[in-house]
Amino acid sequence: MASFHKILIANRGEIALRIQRACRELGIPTVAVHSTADATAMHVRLADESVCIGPPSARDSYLNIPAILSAAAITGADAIHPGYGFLSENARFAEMVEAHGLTFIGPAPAHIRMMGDKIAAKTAMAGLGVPLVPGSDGAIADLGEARAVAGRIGYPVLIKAAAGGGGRGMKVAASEGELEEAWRVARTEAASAFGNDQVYIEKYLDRPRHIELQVLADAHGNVVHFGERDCSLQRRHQKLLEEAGSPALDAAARDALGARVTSALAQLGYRNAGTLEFLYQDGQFAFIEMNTRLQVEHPVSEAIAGVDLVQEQIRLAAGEPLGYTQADIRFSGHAIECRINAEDPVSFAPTPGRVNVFHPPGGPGVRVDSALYAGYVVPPYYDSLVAKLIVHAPSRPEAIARLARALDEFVIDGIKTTLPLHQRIVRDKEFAAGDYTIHWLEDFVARS
Ligand code: MV4
Repeated sequence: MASFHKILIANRGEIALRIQRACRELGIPTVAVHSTADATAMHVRLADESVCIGPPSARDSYLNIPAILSAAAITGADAIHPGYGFLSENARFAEMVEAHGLTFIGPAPAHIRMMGDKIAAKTAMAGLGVPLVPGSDGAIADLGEARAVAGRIGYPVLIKAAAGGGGRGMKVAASEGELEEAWRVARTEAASAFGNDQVYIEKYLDRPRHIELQVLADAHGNVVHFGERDCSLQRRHQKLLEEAGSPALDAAARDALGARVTSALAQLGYRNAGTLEFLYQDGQFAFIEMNTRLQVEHPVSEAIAGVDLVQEQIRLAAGEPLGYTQADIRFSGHAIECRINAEDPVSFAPTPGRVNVFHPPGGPGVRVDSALYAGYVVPPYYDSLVAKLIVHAPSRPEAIARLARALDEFVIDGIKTTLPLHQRIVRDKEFAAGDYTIHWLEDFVARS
């Protein structure tokens, strides 16, 4: 069977550990890379080999392509896993990895590039039968066209940057009187933030859920999905809690969406892991973006489908066929993930510093993905995610009870974290009812 001799993991923190674990179970040695600020980090301590690639600033280390390629060359790695964030959706990086004779564990550079352009992504998906939000057919050329499109689909509308995504570069216009200002601001911000002033228009949905579908594709035309994740509980575009499946969907809705999406990706010739993001409102799905990487919240899909998505990514990148079909994938129970951030639970200001006590929960159906240890100093330079608590149980009520129990066991002492906020969410009646939209968490935080 085709496989790799050594994999370089171009990331840090919990996701670097997650990938190391997958590699170890596959019998593949790993190379860790790290900044000078991460010399004592867990992903370095547990790696087979490690290479320092630069100073603390991510720009000079985890985003430093020549340093990472050099680390791969001197250690003899034959593949690179980018994790999430950093270089994971950089098409140029994927191309350079391949140009150096290494395998990028992810999709083809052309597909990364296509999905990075939100207009190209929507155009491709629409042509393959995936439903979209009503909106402009591609980029808007001028204010006159913006007026015409908005008039046709009706206000309120949302102006989005083609190079945006994840909530960056969006402007709402509630009425025609607000359109000109929104148009100018959106274009100017897009040009300065992304170096691309292309924008498009969508009907603004006022109370959607954010539901995404996890897929895997091999290099032989086979595509399967691992069900949906409901990621509606977010604040300022930072997800805080994710569930699989969505409390809003039944098996028939999941199967119907999955069938459309897998057929579209097969026609596209997509490879490796991907996630399609949808807004879901009034029983309708509308595709908005596709992420061409492993996502933070992948463990909830692993739990309900009984799969190791990272091992699958590695196998698929080595050219192996999936080896199973959609009918072989069975969903069992319900899973919930809480993102534990080194942040003040009220102000959400980052709280780097020394962790004195780290006592993760255990017991049935509990998984903790974290690179923390007692005595570790959380550096101020990177993302504030320090642990993910994932629970799995036969039903959603049982998963919530398990989550409440596990959160009560969890001790992180020395730094403030979002644990207290999660403890309040899991005891909330509205959360228990599962009847929430993307606005629910901001309201909850404001009233609690
Ligand atoms: C929208 C929307 C309402 N209507 N598009 C924000 C992140 C980016 N991925 C897309 N986003 C949105 N697009 C239309 N036509 C509302 C959001 C949105 C959102 C989406 C998903 C999760 C959280 C969100 C928070 C605010 C706004």
